[in-house]
Amino acid sequence: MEKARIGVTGLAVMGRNLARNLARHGHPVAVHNRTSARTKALVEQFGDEGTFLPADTPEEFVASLERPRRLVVMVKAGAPTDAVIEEFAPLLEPGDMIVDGGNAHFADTRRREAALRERGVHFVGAGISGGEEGALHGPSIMPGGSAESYEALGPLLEDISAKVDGDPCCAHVGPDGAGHFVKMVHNGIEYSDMQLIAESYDLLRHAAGLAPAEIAEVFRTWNTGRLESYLIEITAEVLAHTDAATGKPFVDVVLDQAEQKGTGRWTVQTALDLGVPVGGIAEAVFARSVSGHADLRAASRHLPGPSRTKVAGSSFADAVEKALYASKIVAYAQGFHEIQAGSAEYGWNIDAGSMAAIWRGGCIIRAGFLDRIRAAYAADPHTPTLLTDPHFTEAVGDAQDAWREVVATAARIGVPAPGLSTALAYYDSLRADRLPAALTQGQRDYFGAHTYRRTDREGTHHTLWGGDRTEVDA
Ligand code: NBP
Repeated sequence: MEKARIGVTGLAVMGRNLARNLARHGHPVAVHNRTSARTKALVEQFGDEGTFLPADTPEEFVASLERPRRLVVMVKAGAPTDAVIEEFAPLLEPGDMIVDGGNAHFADTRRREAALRERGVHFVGAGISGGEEGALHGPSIMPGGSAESYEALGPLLEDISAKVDGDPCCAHVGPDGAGHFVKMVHNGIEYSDMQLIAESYDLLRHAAGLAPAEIAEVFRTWNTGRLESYLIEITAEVLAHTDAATGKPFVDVVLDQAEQKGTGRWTVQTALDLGVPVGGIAEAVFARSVSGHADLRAASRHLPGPSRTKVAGSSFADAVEKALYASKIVAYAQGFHEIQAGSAEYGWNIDAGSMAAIWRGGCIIRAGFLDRIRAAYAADPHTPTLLTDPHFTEAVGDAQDAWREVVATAARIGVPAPGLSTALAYYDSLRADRLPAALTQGQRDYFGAHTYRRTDREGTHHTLWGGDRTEVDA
């Protein structure tokens, strides 16, 4: 009986498309789903796309896989993933591999990897980005797990991933939870990117007085330049769309309350634990949160604001482009800082440049811009921040006057721009000779004897604030 090279269990939209992608690439694929109607539907609808080996039971499914077995789990993240692992692990043998392609938290992946390692089974937490279209036509894949498991899985995953200039958008990220960690940060950056675009739209609308269709044209133009990306492209499409029922711009009939599934929040929570400043991502998560507080917003609508004035002049759109580009650099700099901090904390040895390379295609943040990031890490793999890469330093330097003007305009006319503003504040914090953190340290020492270090000599010190204010060594 023909064996399958790989199997997919969990055949909702993602699993089904991933299985089809594998089959279309000539890999015989075993397919299984808790509710077997999905398995049947897949084979009935798409059976002619390749070799599918449908299985009704976990035992049948596992028996149809060649060894070492490669088993991809594409079920709802959380308890369902644990349930599926519990069900399948006893049927596996040492050397077999379970790949979790769902959006798991990296800490869960670490736990699952350690537990399965005890049984000799490789557990690979693989971040997969690109949504259902990506899963079918080529996603960006971020597999973690052991190097040994990547030897057996890598060629298959690279085969079905997106390609940019012939290079697969898939690379081994690092051990245990590294893949899901990088996918999490990818999503955090995606939040930030989307928020910056949304603020740019809002400013073009309310400060420059442009209509959505006109702004769509601005975004189309931007998409031919350095901002070229999937997100800018779809922004133009959404803004150009007219609601069929009302004839109004689509963006004007959509309820302005953004939702989230949690990976942005995880990125910020993890950054807080690691002590990494990711203000751009945090503001993006909070902006969605603010938008969703309908009662709070309704109660606050009468709060006084400035008398709104539009900013005349066609050059404003150019200024917004500069502010957006500079802020985007900051967003990615913050995200990559988090990846490097996570890598150091967990001993993953992640190649940051390679992550930029595999995000160039297949995923939601795909953009020509990522080639620049790859080049920056190629020039200096240990750069503390992308902002000091000569290309980015120059780009932000050139943009900064316009960036400041845009942020000032937003403040002046009362259009919220938390993403653009926090990015600028981060930039100015990094370039400051002295930060007011010195005063913060003084306050902490005053009220809590938390001590401080001095600029002019070693050691830890405390001032006797309640006494004669002499300084003592702590
Ligand atoms: P869903 O996240 O909607 O999950 C549905 C699948 O989980 C079905 O196959 C369902 O089986 C199965 N399942 C559940 Br729910 N509980 C189960 C259990 N206890 N035992 C066995 N199977 C169980 O599917 P999806 O949208 O295709 O996403 C799959 C994964 O990929 C998720 O982790 C998601 O976060 C991730 N992801 C999704 C996207 C996207 O764009 N949708 C993008 C990237 C990653 P049933 O048919 O029997 O109910």
